[in-house]
Amino acid sequence: MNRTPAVALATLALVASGGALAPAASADSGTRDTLRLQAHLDPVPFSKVKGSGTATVTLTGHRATVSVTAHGLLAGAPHAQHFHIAAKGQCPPASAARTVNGMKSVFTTDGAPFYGGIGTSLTTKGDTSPASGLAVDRFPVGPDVTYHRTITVSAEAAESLRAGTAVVVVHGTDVNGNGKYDDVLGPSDLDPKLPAEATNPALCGPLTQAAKGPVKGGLGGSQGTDGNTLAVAGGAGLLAAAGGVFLLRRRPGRAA
Ligand SMILES: [Cu+2]
Repeated sequence: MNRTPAVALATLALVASGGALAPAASADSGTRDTLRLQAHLDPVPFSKVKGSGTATVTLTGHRATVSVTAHGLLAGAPHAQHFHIAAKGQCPPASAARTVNGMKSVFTTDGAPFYGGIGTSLTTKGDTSPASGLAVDRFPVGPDVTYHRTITVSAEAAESLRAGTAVVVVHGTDVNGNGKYDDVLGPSDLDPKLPAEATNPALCGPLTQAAKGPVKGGLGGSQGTDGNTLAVAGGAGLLAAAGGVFLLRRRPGRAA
């Protein structure tokens, strides 16, 4: 009997679907499988951050349960945190830094060729899109971060997480060690109304696929937060500057 090319192709397809195709070749199963990612967060060069952190992500479809723990950040100050996506999946090296006022520093956009732009804002409540990237009244307050939340990520973010190019970045530095965000590095490259110290990257870690098996804290995700809600002086949604110094106060975060 002669096999027609069509039959041969069908046979090949059957064999392939039962075998070990690369995940990218099967779009549907590739997006429905649960993926577990983890990152170790290290200080960005010249950030003067002494701390470190970890992050875990459990992704099913577009649902992501995210945990971030970190320490050694500026106390009493908000720390924006994001998934940066769709670039090299790397943290910036020292060579990415610029020099401002005689000091080297990696600004957020200096790291973009390595970790990409903001894909997901890891806020404590509400919107998680890139539009909330600087919604600092909805980010954890230092010195420690204990963050746990289940969110829906964009198609672009999910794709980057699966491709291994997503990076967790926690922002907010105090390079002159005076206990507050000030203008020592000039204005932020993200928003000139903010000081660069408030938005420059502090901790960074590429998300890589975790080993198979149970993931601590990865299941049964709730909408929990670190319990901190930051109230910015003046009540504005973003950092309010007064004489170059950020006046931040806490108030109980149980409004709703
Ligand atoms: Cu970021």
